Amino acid sequence: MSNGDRIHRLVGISLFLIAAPAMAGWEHIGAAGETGYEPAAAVFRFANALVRVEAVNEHVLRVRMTPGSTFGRDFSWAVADATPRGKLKREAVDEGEGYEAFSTGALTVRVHTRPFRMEVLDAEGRTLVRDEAARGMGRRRVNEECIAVRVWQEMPDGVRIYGLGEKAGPLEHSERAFSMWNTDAWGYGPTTDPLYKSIPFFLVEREGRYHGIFLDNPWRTSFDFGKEDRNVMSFGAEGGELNYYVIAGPGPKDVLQRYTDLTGRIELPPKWALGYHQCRYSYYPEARVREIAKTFRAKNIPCDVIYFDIDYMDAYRSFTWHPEWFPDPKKLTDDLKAMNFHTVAIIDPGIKHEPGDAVYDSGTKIDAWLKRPDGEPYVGRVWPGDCVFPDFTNPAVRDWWAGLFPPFLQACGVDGIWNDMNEPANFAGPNKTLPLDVRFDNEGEPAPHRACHNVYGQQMARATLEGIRRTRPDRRPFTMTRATYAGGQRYGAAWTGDNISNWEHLQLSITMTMGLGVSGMPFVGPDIGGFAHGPTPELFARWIQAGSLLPYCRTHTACYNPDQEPWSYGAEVEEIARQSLRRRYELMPYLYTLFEECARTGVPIVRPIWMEFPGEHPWFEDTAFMLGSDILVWPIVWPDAREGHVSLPPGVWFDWHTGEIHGGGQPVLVPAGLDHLPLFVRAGSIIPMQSAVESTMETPVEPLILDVWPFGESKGSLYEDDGQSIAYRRGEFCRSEFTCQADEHTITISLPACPQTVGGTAPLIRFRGLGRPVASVVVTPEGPETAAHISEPAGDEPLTEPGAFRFDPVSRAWLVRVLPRTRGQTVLVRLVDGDGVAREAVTLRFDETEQPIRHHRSVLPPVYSEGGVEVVVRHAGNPQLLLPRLRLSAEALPMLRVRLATDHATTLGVQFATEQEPTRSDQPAMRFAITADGKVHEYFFDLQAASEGRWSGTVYWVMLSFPDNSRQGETIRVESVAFEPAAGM
Ligand code: MIG
Repeated sequence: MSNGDRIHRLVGISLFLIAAPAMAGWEHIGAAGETGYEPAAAVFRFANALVRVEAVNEHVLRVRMTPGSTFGRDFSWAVADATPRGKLKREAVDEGEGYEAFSTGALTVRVHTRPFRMEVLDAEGRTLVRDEAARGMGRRRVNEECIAVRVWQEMPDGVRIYGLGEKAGPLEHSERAFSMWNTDAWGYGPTTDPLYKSIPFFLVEREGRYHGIFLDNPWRTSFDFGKEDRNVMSFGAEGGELNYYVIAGPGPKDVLQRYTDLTGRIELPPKWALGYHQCRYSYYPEARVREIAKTFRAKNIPCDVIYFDIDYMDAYRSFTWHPEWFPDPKKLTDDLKAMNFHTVAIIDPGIKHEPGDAVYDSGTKIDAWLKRPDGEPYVGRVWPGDCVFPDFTNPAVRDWWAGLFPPFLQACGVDGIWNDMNEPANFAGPNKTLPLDVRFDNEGEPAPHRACHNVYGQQMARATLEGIRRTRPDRRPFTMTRATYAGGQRYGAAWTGDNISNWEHLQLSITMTMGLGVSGMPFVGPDIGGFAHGPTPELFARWIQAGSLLPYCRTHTACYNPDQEPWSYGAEVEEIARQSLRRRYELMPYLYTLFEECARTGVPIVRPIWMEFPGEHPWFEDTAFMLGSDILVWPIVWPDAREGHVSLPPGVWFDWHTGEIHGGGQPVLVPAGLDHLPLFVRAGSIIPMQSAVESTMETPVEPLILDVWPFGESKGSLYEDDGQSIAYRRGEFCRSEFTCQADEHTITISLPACPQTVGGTAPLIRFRGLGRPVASVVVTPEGPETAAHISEPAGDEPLTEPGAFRFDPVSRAWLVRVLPRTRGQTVLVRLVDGDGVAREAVTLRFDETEQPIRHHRSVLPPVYSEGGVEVVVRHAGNPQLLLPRLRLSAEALPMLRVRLATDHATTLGVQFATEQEPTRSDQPAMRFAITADGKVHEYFFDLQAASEGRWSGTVYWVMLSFPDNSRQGETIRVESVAFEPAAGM
């Protein structure tokens, strides 16, 4: 549509609008007067409102609408610096039509001023946001104190919405409505809303492209994504400004980076916080804490952190210890430290209303408490009884609160703090919180509770964090919170509150972790096993399997429940928990690298599949996730599973457990017995790992194992530092990129040096999913004068010398010891293939056992020859053969000829991926001619006919599968696979 057309359409719409029925209580902002332009902003004046559109930068646009004649203070709890640094370029003005257009560079704004309607388009001219013709922006008087503000926008069919932080129910939000009002939501369910946190940021996906909208308003906000009216979305607040940002994509990661540029990112946590956390309400007295710690070590179950819930306190008073149950907390935490445990203690904001209580007295001295309208402290009721509440929106109060921590933490030796009940929760108040007329300082501009409620938890976490920092300025702090607001990621981790021990909550816990992650709050996780009630052994096993790969990994349960430790459910579940947690610790280098990436870019650690494969809906799943960009986790979240279908995203994937390779875009049936967590790894990735430890404080026997899943060009990266101090901010860290090239005969991996941090250790490389045998290994430091270590396979002895290697049947991997990375040189490892099998006749061997070997073997890159392309398979393996890395024209070569040498004809299946359907494979009906010449059977597929015309464009890969009716123990030789022109051409 041309601009002119669009103007006419808008005009048409506006005529219609005048006749539209009035909205319930809503007043339209109407027609704008003259537009004022500033270098980075356009200002529109209305009879009863004011709108500013600002270029925060090239990719971020800010829209402010105040229902008055001047803007209030420009202040945000989420955005550190909203100074518009972009430039608005005016593109078109038609004063007669009341039409203007301007651009930030990446975003173009078209405004129809009479009445006011905005449209935001991306650089390619696609509409991201368009105000709905009938309503646009509006205001509505709520009471004397506040005027609600709202905008209605078009929501075309097929638009998908994600985010809004902590929301239960499906990850995708269209056709639903939500609100933000931090709530103590004990035992919530999939339809409970709001919950504990307010993150009014969401991602919008339109045709595989994403943009973000962030409504930066801490009042009660609400969102309707086509629930009231399928093609309209709207959002607004019950007070304050309509203050929202439009954040350009097009990828979801682009949006997250830009959103976190505005609102901040997690700080790199201490490594111990990435370990396993064991909690309950509550472990006491101290003998019980010691018993728990000892049991972990005795049973060799990894664990880094033990928690003190409220019963550690003296009569539930924050900053105290129960004198009998914990007579000497420092001795206890020291002893735990000697066993490589860190500790976290809970803190509640409700302070006992009692002169003589040290915290009450010192807070009263600085006038720290939230006030009633008459100026007296508001007294509510929480665990200690009658309580007053610190006003964390007052900087002086935050400073006082932070100052309570150094003496407390130094005396007790606790490492981290868990901020609870900070919605704020109140047993005495209406709706479990404080009355709405309570007054807050609001950073020097006093305001009612309504305006500050949603930031209370965030500001408490901020003050607590500051307190821990002051205590140990050189160590990385750890805090955790239940309630928060957008930007709260800067102040630490969070958990998803009081969930329930049932299967639905296991599912929700994964979905909610992802939802928070795509909302900029990535260091999160659930109470594993559930808080309310107790899980069955099976449920606990499944929960710890899944939870062990979530960013924040803690088991927790309520006071009236049975024991909920990894060993509480019998030997089988204990072993499952042990193995799950060991895997987490083995993956620690990968996980830590992801945390560092997240701290730097805002891209979450745990990601919905669509974040890695934008716009891919067939693989959309609420409980499967990507751990980083290379590991696909498919937790089993339902009872009695024995096997399950995994829908692989596009690309090529290895089964983590078996090394079996699969073409993506197809469902794969995997075993899913209780001890099995389906895991897949992207072919072509290098995963940094280590040998298992029981605590991150322990030095692993193998500090660096590189798991290489070779496939063409493979890549991986690793971030290392001391794991606990802030020296990394001064550059004391090391980031390595690994690459590996697999070709016909060799696999070459290069390891850059990392002198700063990994003193002297020689990494172990594990080549996994490799079909071919390895005859020799060459390990050489880069550079002319260094000697190569050339070796032959070792026996069972430990691999100590550079170049020593052998096949490990357990991991089904070739293990290679390389040179230490401290020599300042890149190390090259070359695996040389010793397979003497003739090129043309390569053997596929089926096992003698009941199950055919499921490994699939790699193949040579296609060899071009006259009349077609031949793919020659060289290796023994299994009933599936992937022919990857093809780049051939389907139109020119639509016929596939496979020659097999067997003593009987077998069936053969074909799947393939083409340009037309790059992410999906097809299973054509088998139409082939078989010619048998002695023992050679020839299979002939007309793929074009079989695929009903979808076989066109470039072909990426083809997979041959030999169904189970092939005879056990039989040898099938694939003599050749050739692509040929159509018959008769
Ligand atoms: O009113 O501290 O969500 O994790 O164990 C309950 C006791 C107070 C609520 C938290 C929960 C914690 C519990 N707390």
